[in-house]
Amino acid sequence: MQQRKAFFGTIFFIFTISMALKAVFVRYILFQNNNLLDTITLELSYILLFACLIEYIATNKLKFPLYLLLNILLSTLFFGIAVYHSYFGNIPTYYALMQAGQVGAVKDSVTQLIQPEYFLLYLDFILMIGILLTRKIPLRSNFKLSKVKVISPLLVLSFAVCLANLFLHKDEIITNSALAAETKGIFNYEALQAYYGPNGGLPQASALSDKELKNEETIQDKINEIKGIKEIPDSKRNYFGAAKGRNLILIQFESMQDFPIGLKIDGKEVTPNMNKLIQNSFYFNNLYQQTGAGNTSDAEFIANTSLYPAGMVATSTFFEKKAFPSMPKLLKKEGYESFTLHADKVDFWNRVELYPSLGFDKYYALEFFGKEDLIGLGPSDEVLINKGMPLLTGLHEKNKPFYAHFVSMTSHHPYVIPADKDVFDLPERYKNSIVGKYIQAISYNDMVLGKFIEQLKAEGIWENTVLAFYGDHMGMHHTMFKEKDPEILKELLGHEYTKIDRFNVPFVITAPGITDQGMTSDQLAGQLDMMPTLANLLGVSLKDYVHFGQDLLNHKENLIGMRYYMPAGSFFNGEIVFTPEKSFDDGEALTLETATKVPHAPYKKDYDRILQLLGLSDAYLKSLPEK
Ligand code: GP9
Ligand code: MN
Repeated sequence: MQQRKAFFGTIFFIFTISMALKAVFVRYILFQNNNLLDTITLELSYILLFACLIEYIATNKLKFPLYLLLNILLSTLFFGIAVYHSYFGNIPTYYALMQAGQVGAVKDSVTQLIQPEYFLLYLDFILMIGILLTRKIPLRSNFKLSKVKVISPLLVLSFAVCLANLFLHKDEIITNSALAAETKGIFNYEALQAYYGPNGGLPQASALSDKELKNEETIQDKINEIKGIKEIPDSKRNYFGAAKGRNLILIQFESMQDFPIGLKIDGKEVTPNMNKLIQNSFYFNNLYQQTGAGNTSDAEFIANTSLYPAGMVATSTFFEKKAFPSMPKLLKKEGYESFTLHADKVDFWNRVELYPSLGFDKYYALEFFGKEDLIGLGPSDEVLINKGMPLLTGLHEKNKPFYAHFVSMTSHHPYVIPADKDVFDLPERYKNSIVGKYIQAISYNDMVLGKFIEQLKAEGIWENTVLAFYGDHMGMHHTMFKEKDPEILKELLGHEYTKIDRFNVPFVITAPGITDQGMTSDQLAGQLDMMPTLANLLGVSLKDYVHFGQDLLNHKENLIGMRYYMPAGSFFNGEIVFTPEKSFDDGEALTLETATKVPHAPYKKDYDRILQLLGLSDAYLKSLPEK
C-alpha cells in the first residue's frame, strides 16, 4: 500500500499522466477527437518513451529539472500547434514551428488567436513550480523505480510501439494535414514530416529526368502537355508588347480578398478607388491564391516567378540558396531597374535571402522606412508609398524604366486601423466584429491606392506605367470569427461564406491607353498566372522561361493547383474546386458557381495532372543552381 502510494507520488507518474491528459485535450481542440484509445496508442507511447529516457539517463538530482524542461517543451509544442492551427487551419511541421521566432512580429495577431483554454496546457507546470517553491510536498519520493523491473521493459515497449506506429503510417499518404496528424498521431506526424521533407510525403515523382530538367524548352513542353496548352508564338499573341518599355508597378495587398471589391455597405462603396480604376482596367475576379506555408513571402515568390511554392515550408527558407529565374531578371535584360519595398524587418520570412534569389537590384525594408506612423506590424502603407515615391520619380527623371514591387502590410490580421485614419464608417452592428475590422482594413488599402495613383499622375509617371495589384492570400477564416461574423459575411455576400470566397483574391491591371475600355473577366485563374500575363503586356518573351502559370490574355482553359491551405492535390478547374481528404477517393468537389457538392469521380484526371505539375515544379526548383 505504502509502495503504491509512493509510486503515484513519483514525478515519472505525474509527468506521464499530465502529458497524456494534455494530449487528450489538444487532440480534442484540434480534431474534436475524444477517442481515448487513439491517444493511448498514438501519443502515450512517445510520452512514456521520453519519461523512461529521463529515468534511464538522469541522476536523481537532474530528474526534476529535466521533467520540468520536457513538460514546458511539449506543452509549448501543443500550444504552438493549437495557435498555428487556428490561423492556418493546418498542423505545422517541425520546420514551420522552427520559424516561431517570427511570432514576436505578429504578436497582435497571435494574441487574438489564443483561446483562454489553451493556457490549461501549462496548469501542471505552474503547480509543479508552486510545489518547488513552497516545498509543501516532498519533491522526491523515497520510492525508486526499478530500472530493471519497470523502466527497461517500459522503455522497450514504448519504443517498439513508436516504431511500429511510424512504420505503419510511413507510406500512408493523407493529404489533409489535420487529418494526417489525427490519424497518425501528433508526434508521429511530426517525425514523419521531418522524414518526408517539405512537401508532405506526397508523390513527388518528376515527369522528367534530371537531364531533361536542364532544358527549359523540354520542361515547358511538358508543362504545356500536362495542362493541355498550345504554345502561341509571341507574334501571334493578343496584347504582346502592348506596354513595351513601360514601368511596372506591382502592388501586393496584404490579406486582400476579392469580395470587398464593388461591395457596398448601406449604399457606401468599400473600395471606391479600386472600383473606379477597374472601369479602365483588366480585372480578373475569379483568381485564386496559391501560396504555401510561406504565406505573404510565397505570394511575393509566385508573383515574380510563376512557379509553385514549396508547400509545407516557406519557399524563401527551404530554397534559400537557390537562384530563381524571375521577372526582375527578365526585365533586367530589357534595361529595367527592379526593386521591392516592404516596411518590415528584412529577415522576416527570410526575405534577406529571397530578394537576392529573385534578382531584385535593391530592396527597401524597415530601416529605410523608419518607425513612423506605426500600425499593426510596422510603418503604415502610407509611409510605404510616400517614401517609395521619390525612388520612382528619381528613375523616371533619368528615363530609366523600372519595376517596383510594393508589398503592403497595414491590412494584416487583426485588422486594427486607428480611428484617426478616417476609417470606413460601419453600421453599428458591424462594429467590433472581425469582418467589420477587415472591411475597414481593405478600405484603408483602397484609400492608399487612391493617393498613390494621384501622386503617380502628378509626377507624370502614370501614363508610361503598367500598374497592377493583387491580394496575397485570404484574410477571413472561420477560426477568426466570433458569433456574429458568419451572419455579417452572409449578409454582405448574399450567401454562406465558402472556401471559394475565402481563396478568391483580385488581380487588376491598368495600363493607360491600353486597358481604357475595361474588361472584367471571370475566367478561372491563379496567382501563378499573374507574371506571364504581365510579361506578355510588357513584351517580355517567356519562350525560354519555365512558367507553370499562363498568360490570361491568351489562354482561357486553366487548371489551378493548390497546396498547404488546402491539401496538396486540391485544384480549381473551370467548373469545380476539388479537395482530397485522405486521397482522391474520399475527396469533395464543389461547383464554383454555388458551392454545391457534386460527384468528383469525373475529375480524377485533373487531380493526377495537378500532382504531376506540383512534382515537376518541385523537381525544377531543386534542379536550379545556387546563387
Ligand atoms: C510580415 C508580413 C506578414 O512581413 O508579410 O506576413 P503574413 O503573416 O501575412 O505571412
Ligand atoms: Mn500576408
